[in-house]
Amino acid sequence: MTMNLFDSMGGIEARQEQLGPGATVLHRHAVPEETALLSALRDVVAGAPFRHMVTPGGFHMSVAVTNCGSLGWVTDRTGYRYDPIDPVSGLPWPRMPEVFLALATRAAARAGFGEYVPDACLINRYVTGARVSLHQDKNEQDFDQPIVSVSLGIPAVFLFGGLNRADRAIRVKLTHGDVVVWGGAARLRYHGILPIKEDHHPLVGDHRINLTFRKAA
Ligand code: MD3
Ligand code: FE
Repeated sequence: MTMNLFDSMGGIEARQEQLGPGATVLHRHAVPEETALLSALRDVVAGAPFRHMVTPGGFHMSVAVTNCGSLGWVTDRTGYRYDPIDPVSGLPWPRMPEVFLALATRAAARAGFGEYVPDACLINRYVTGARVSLHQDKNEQDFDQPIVSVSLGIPAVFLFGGLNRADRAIRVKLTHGDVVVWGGAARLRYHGILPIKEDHHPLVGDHRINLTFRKAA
């Protein structure tokens, strides 16, 4: 079911679409905050630069990542986990900017998840060719808490699979400003990102940035 709303303030079309049970796309929902989000992102990255982490299998991720909030998602040869300390700086991750938190909480509420207070924001940066293979997000304590994702910059094709890796995946284009709330029955579905096609975004440049908000602890 697709519903068309109209934001009377900005005159921005904000279409809300259900990808399946528990998965709600708020198309272009983050556009009004784009400059505030990108400015806050610059501050986060000044304290915790993007880096290519190593997977437990010994491969460098094609996506560069950083975090903000009281916990950050990290991977190294020993495995995946949430850690309050940035292993590069030895310091706590930068605080979650208020504009990040407000957007995540508002989006979750629109999708039916009230009082959402994420403690972690994993930030992914994609260049041309970068991809994320099918995986589940299950390093968080409470799967009743949704994940909220915010896409910025050049577009991506998102793969939305099922509860088993072999289940057929649908392809969904995610573009600048799209916010998706993944909760309930969608929370443990396999998902990934196809290799990013070369493109340019006037504000973000030749990258795709994805903010993924989690309640990890
Ligand atoms: C569906 N990131 O960071 S965001 C990740 O665009 C990740 O950078 C992708 O997958 C990206 O783990 C996809 C969308 C997303 C995030 C978490 C999910 C979709 C999800 C958890 C469950 C189901
Ligand atoms: Fe994921």
